[in-house]
Amino acid sequence: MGFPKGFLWGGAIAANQAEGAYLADGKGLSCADVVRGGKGRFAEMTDAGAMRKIIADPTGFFPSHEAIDFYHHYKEDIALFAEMGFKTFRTSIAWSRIFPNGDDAQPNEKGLAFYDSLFDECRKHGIEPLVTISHYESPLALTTKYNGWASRELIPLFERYARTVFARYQDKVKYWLTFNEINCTQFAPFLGAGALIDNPAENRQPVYQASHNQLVASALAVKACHEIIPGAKIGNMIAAMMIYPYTCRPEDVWLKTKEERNTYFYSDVQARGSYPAYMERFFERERIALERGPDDARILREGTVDFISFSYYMSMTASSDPALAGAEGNLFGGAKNPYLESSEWGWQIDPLGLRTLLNFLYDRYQKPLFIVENGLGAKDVVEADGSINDDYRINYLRKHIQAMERAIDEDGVEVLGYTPWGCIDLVSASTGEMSKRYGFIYVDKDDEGKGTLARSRKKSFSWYKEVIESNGEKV
Ligand code: BGP
Repeated sequence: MGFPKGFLWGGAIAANQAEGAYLADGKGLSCADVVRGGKGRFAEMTDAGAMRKIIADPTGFFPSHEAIDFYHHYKEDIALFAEMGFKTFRTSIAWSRIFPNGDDAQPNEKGLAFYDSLFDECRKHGIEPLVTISHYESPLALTTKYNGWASRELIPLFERYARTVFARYQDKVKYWLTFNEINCTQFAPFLGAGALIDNPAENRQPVYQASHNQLVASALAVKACHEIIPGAKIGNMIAAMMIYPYTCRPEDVWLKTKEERNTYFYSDVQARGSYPAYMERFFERERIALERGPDDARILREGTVDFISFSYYMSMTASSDPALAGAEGNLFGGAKNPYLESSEWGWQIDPLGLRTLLNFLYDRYQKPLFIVENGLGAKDVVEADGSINDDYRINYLRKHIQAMERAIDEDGVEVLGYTPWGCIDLVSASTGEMSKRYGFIYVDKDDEGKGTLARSRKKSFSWYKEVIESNGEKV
């Protein structure tokens, strides 16, 4: 049986990691525009004191300012996606192109017009846009004025922004996502929520407040989307964690359950419309008194998502033994799994984990799933003849596609589509590097920002084309 007819094969990017043109046509600064490149990037962006200094005096190299200049190359890039046969293309709208300060009286017409052309270009090639409303790029002015999502002031501002884009693109966009990796706000509140919070690991109140505000805003966006665009589908988006207990020691199993809850309470709220009991108890126990509006409970109840979308790169383990070394990971640590290989960046590669995760999520929510990020960040070598033989990437994607097929075919999981991350090389969110490449399309640019920005096809380009052409049969 394999993949269903109409399965949405495609690829994914985000505005701040691809568009560049960071001040073009009236765009305001976004949080991503003040995050520097280089080794210390993640430590710096999660250090509120360091970020306050950079915002006051923005010196250094900021990879988002030019990125891969998708803003001026989108026609050429979308033509290449079409050549691979993409059915869908996931990108985000930069909020600060539409409302440069987040709270402006009027939207910026030039920003709106840019996405009109972008979505028209997709449609011209028969590609269905899948649009994230907020992908790590809230307007910086909202941070300086309100401390970002730590403040409830952002809820109506976001709702207005969401309503503006739904109304404008109602004939062009039928698939929407609210917040990218909404659960990452708890690890990286500036990246995820534009909130500068000192010592967020200890100071949990504002972290959960920012998350609560985003959950309410997400529910309002879902409701608005259904009202404005009948027939549209809108999903949430989480950084999904496949977490194993490191051993069968009951303490490890319990820790796994606790860590899972850190991730899945977000989607529990978004899929079911209220906080799970374990989370309300946690807030009580930790004396976290969320500021909740009188209508919040109703809003959450009325704004449940149509489908669950997620990123999946790797799995993790939970160990109650403090001596076990932490594995490097996508914003998360954890004990190293001895059964798995890792990427050059220490991300543990686990295709079967994807099948297990698809089953876990489908059992938990009984809603359609959408894999909106997956892929291997790796260094590519351009050979003397210009070819790029990225067999390691093909190998990674092939195994994940096979795992996804088994979940669909043998286990009966409903999966709407698959959009591997960084279908064209772009700036890495965690490291700011260009050399951590995910794409089927190579972009000539290095970690210092030098290069011609020329695009070229990697070996994986024709491989993925065949995968799509055969609806996953030739993998
Ligand atoms: C997710 C983000 C993306 C993307 C991806 C890969 O966390 O949603 O924005 O960047 O991970 O991560 P990285 O760029 O750090 O390799």
